[in-house]
Amino acid sequence: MALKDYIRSRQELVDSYLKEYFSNEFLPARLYESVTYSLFAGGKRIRPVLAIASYEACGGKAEDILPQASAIELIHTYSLIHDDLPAMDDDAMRRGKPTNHKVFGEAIAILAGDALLTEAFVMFTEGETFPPGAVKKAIRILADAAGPRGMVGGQAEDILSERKAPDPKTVHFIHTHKTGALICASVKIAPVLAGLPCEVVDGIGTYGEKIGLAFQIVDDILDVTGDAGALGKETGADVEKGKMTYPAIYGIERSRAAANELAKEALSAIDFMTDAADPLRWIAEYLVQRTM
Ligand code: GRG
Repeated sequence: MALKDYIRSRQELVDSYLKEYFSNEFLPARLYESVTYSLFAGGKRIRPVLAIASYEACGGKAEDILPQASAIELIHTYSLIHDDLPAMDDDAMRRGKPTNHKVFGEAIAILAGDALLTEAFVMFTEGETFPPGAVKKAIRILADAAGPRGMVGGQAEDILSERKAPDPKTVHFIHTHKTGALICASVKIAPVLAGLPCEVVDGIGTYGEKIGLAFQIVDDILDVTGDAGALGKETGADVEKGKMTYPAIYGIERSRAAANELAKEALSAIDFMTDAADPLRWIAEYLVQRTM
């Protein structure tokens, strides 16, 4: 199956699962509108698709990991809603639409993010096909990646580093924590839930670290060279906000070379896996070539 068909079919599985899960309003109406506004705003579903691809590479069935994969999209969506708030990046557009707080106000946007983050862990416990203890281990991986040891820590450093002189160590920390950690967790939970040995978890974990960093480097590059229409948000925001980015330190060409090299390293890390890991291989290449 070609990459596009693979991604589309897995995105559809995630969308159906999320639509069904949110089909009854189990939260106050305005909060429900705010949560579903962002959750169904047209995100690429990269993280859940990665979790599914990783689980399939480990011999599992896509349907069995849908709650856990979709839970990661809830965490990702929360992070974008909070990131767009005036107190953080103060963005007006996301995925080609007004940001959550522009439509629902700051209080509801904050609560929508809180609701998505906490509900993610409720969703994560759905399903019953995993070996004993596997869900607990996977939750720990996900919570580490989303919390202060991962994305929250990276976001704090990102904000605290605005308008400071760019330095390679800090930008590496920001990128691996703010963006890389959740992407890495998306693939790493799969071998854990499949009950596979540490060597497989480590190999897939290394793949995840490499593509997670590459993803953010490409995001930095697109903020300079990308098309605002295709991206669904303004470009040039990083320079305007004095963000610490790869292009700010290394320039566009060296940043592109770094992303390509990381994709190669990601592929080597899963060399030992069979053809069932081909979608992971295609996605690594797609992530560095993407234009949106
Ligand atoms: C608020 C704790 C907290 C963290 C926010 C993710 C994040 C941390 C900030 C977002 C800033 C940003 C735009 C980072 C670039 C990488 C990134 C996460 C891009 C958006 O992810 P995509 O491209 O988005 O997967 P879609 O819209 O497709 O879901």
